[in-house]
Amino acid sequence: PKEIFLKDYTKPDYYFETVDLSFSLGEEKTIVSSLIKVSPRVKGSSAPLVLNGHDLKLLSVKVEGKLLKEGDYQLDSRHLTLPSLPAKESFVLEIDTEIYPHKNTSLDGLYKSSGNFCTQCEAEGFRKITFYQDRPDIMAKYTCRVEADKSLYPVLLSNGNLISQGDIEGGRHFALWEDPFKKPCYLFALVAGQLASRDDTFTTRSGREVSLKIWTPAEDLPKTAHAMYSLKAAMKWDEDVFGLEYDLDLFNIVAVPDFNMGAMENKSLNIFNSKLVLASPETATDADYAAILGVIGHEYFHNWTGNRVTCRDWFQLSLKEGLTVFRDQEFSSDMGSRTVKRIADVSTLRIYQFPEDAGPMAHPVRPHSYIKMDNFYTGKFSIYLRSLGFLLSIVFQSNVLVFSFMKRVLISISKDMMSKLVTCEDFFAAMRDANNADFANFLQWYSQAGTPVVKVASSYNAEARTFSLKFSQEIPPTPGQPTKEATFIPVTISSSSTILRVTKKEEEFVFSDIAERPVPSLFRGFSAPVRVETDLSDDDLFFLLAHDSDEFNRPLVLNPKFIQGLGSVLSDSTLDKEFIAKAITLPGEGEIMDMMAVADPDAVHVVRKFVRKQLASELKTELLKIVENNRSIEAYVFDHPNMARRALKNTGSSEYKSATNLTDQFAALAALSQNPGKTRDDVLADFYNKWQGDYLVVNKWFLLQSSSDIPGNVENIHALQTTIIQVYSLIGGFCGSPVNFHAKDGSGYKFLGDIVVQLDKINPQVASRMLSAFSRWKRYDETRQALAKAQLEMIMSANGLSENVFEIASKSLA
Ligand code: BAL
Ligand code: ZN
Repeated sequence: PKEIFLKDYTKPDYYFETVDLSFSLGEEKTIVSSLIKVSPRVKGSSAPLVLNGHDLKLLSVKVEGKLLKEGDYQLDSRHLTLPSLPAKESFVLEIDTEIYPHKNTSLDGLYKSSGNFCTQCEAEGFRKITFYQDRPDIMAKYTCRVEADKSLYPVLLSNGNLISQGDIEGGRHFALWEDPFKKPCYLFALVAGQLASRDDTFTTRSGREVSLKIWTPAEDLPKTAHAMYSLKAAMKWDEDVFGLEYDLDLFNIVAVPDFNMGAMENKSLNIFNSKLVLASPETATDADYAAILGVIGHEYFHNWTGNRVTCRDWFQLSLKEGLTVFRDQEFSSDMGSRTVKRIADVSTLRIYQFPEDAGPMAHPVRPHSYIKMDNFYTGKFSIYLRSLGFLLSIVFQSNVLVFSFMKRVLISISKDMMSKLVTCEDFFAAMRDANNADFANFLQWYSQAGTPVVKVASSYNAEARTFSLKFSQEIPPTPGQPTKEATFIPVTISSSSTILRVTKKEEEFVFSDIAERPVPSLFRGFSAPVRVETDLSDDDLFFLLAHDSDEFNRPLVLNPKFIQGLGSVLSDSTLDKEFIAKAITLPGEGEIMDMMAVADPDAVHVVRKFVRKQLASELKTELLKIVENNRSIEAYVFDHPNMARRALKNTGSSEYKSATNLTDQFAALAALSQNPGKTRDDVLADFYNKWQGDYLVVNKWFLLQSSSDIPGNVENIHALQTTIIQVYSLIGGFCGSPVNFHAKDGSGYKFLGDIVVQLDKINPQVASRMLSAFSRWKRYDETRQALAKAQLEMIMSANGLSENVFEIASKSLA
């Protein structure tokens, strides 16, 4: 497999101006014809044109209408190379290929899901559709003609506007679509199938009436109301907050059961994993409703940040993803609780990002190289962007101003750079110039991997009435980067609204005229993505738990006073109920293990269980009261007060039978599924019997069981193995439950090793994502290390390994 380096980036030798695609969809094969207007970057260029192509059967190539013979081009398993081309300002290239979507289980390119055709082209799936320069800096205007059997595929969709449609002979029909905006091929989409739509409209603030359609199988339409609500809310929010309006007359969302990612932002034709579209009170939890809101928003927001303003190359991925995640986090915060959203986002960072940063796949926000881009989809950049917001508040001394300022800058970036190819430097230059800000060494975050460890020592001098904070920062070595430079870390503190700019390896800040020793609340709101080690005592921390006005910074420590403190948090009616629920929920085992020098899954499991039990018994009276006061009485409503009430009630309840919505019922089921015995077996069977016809609910049922801590769970999982759709729930859930995955007999590791090898033959992207559970094997004790290493070696020795799995396995072993 070939490694691709950022330093090797060169502009393409040829640009594509227009691309006219034609698909003749069939059961056995699909014919794809493309007609491309090509222009050399340099006039009279004699450079060869190298096209990417994977799993394609080439039927014909024509240049300026002339059929090329074998020998006029070179073809290998990944490329079609045209060595001699007309020395003209532009010429026409026509290519016909044959592909087999029904056999495409990689869900990358054109494939079939539940009988319907659909596409996924990011990052490099378009090369599985036709020969093309499959890279983001090839921006072209597309038309797409789709032709298929009319009774099997009554709905034919692609990007942009519908230009014409009609019947053709043999019971077939066609639709011709035209996208007026230039786009890279990763945003191309096509859908054909038996689908019905929920229709609505949105009028933009400048008066454009946009037709909105959410497509699913007809029987699922009632479950799309929340998705439509989310879409309209996102469209309104982007206008109100960022001043960005939708730029076409039609916006389509299609929900499909088989999808590698959560969703995809194809221009005007977003394709979603059904679980992020379909919801009803009986079949989806509050967490599902919230995820749908956030992801519908995310994909919609990409229309500007990603689609109109496009990354130059895949190394700049964090630019479009980070900016868009930042925007969806802001959207969800505005729609719900800002603090709770922030705690949840940081928790995600700690669970996924910090471990990745400390493992073999550690990479800076902008990676230096990749083998398969699919392995680099992480949400890292948004957190850095937020730190930048904190930095900007140096100028403005107020977060509110900062966010409104950032919005203004982002609007100007969107307008200035629209339909342009952008790098991270362009983005920072725009932010800096608009702001006159000094970002000092902030860009180190973009080139250095690893999570900085910041140590803080405080001292108070009563005589001099001074208080000092000494910071030291250390970024651990990561693969290929043994030593690191200091980076720019904004530190928010309580004693004043100041933000300290820590830019050196060691730095001291002295505050004068301080009457008594303060207890500083540092990194309020998580102002930088770092690990913090302070010299605060337990008493100091307890003081903060009780008094810190920054809810984010109220820490969890086990201390006799802690139970008492939580008791008062539980009964504090002035606090947001969702925040209380978060505050009394212990961090997950993975998050705790990440803080240990040698991760010990058994110890973490035992201690966490003990603390939970102790809290439950000591706080029984308060918890029972909470359950009584927060029961669901009225019909399910998804809004913040109701969601917060349910979240709080479910921290203390286990009422499976009386539940009137899935949020309550699932919370009870989750608790029951941790206790082996007849009650567990009965409720699981009851739940399955009721929902066996709904694969999304059945998925949850799988997840509950696969993530259960019950002893020897690997045996149960073996018995449960089913279809590819359930793989995420089944394997992902199992590997996310440390006590069984890391079982000391190696049974969990063997299970994953075997499944990765099998899965890689079917779907490399999913296989490599599952394999990532092994990537931190060096964090465990020697016995576990040896067992995990043996599995990684077994995987490396498998025949026909995909590039996706090769990259993760080989880097893990290095
Ligand atoms: N671009 C891939 C899916 C997403 O992040 O929106
Ligand atoms: Zn995205």
